[in-house]
Amino acid sequence: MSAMISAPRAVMDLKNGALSGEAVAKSVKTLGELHGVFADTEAFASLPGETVVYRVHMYAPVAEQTEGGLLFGTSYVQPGKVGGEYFMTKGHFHQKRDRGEFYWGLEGRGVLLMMDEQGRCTAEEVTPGSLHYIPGFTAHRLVNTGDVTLAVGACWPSDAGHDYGSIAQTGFPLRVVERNGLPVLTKEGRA
Ligand code: M6P
Ligand code: ZN
Repeated sequence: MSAMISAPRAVMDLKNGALSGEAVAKSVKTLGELHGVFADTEAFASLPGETVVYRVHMYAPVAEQTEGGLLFGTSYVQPGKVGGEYFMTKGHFHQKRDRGEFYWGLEGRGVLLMMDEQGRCTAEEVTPGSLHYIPGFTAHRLVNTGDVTLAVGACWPSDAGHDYGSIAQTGFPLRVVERNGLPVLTKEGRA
């Protein structure tokens, strides 16, 4: 018997990065799960905890922690603000600090904040087609500065892992806030 051509194990919508397939998991992050992330605690408290801030599609062809594999995902950050600060992801270092990652813009407009272990922070503009190499030892967070959903693709080593603890303690030194209708970087309200 000759070999068979099989259907792909996962499918991606080329426009918005939506993933489907058996090994695809979908998750939601609400405001209520983002305590301590935004600077304006009063504005944070006034918003409903069930407000969706971002969703993630993740295709895991191998289990997390597997050495030598890759994981693939799409993040969807909703438009919105807490006080003047735009909705964003929690952000993380990789547990295995030397692991890097690629992000690429699919839809909407935003900013990728990156921070090294010394707390030095850089910001890159994210637009459809923008490609972002996140080196090892670098925390990363996505901010939606537009008024539609920001969709961003990601690919990272399956043994990278997520370390949210260090971010929870020190935060990022830069925040992205709206001033006169435009996104600007600020050091104010540092956690
Ligand atoms: C991307 C990848 C994932 C990450 C997700 C959400 O899809 O980097 O590893 O989990 O964004 O970001 P965070 O984990 O910071 O909430
Ligand atoms: Zn990562």
